[in-house]
Amino acid sequence: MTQITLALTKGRILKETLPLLEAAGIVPAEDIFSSRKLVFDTNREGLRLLILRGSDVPTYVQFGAADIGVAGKDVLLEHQGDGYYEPLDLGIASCKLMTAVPVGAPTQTGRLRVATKYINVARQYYAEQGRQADLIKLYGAMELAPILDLAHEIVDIVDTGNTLKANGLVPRDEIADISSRLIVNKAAMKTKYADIQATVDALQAAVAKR
Ligand code: PRT
Ligand code: MG
Repeated sequence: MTQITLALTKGRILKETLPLLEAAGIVPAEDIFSSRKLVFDTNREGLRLLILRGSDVPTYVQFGAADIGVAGKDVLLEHQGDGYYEPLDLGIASCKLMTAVPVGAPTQTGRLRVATKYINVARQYYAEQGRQADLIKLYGAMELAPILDLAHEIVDIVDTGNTLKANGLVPRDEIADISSRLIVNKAAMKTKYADIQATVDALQAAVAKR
């Protein structure tokens, strides 16, 4: 029997992924949230789930340690790996990747300092805009950087805009529309075609029914 490993992104994406999996007939064998395990069997024999940090999901799938993955498009854009297809937009955990600046900030004419955890995305974006930008890598709380003059602006995820507002920032330019995507290892798509395609189809039907 074919073994399929499905890598899930923990956190807010996981909360929205589990109902979709259930609608597709895939249910973890035990409660993920009350366990510290990282690997879970499911009601489907031969199908197991990994619970990973989002930024690790494309890596597991790229190298075939997982056959299928669920990850935010922001993470995929930043990862820039190949070795996987992206057959399905799950339409969950939607938000936008945007630039944001302090309220009433003057237009920065000189060299721009930008704080972000999306260094690759930002490098490409500012290059396309023809803007010189010095990028400063942060791992969280990007909103703090302009307040403390670490950066002129940030590149971050915006949903309601409340977090920006609470920190005296306003969204400026949209870089990308974000939602969570299904990714599939390219080699596994060939060697395990029937099982993987059945899983993709079931999830596609679950997405369409929402
Ligand atoms: O732990 P790690 O550093 O990997 O990430 P995390 O703790 O931010 O993970 P988590 O569970 O928040 O999920 C992150 C993933 O969810 C992202 O990769 C996106 O694909 C997706 N997503 C959807 C979001 C949001 N919406 C979101 N609003 N990720 C983060 N946010 C944060 C944002 O960073 C900002 O701090 O929420 C704040 C903005 O929300 P609003 O509503 O105030 O605008
Ligand atoms: Mg978070």
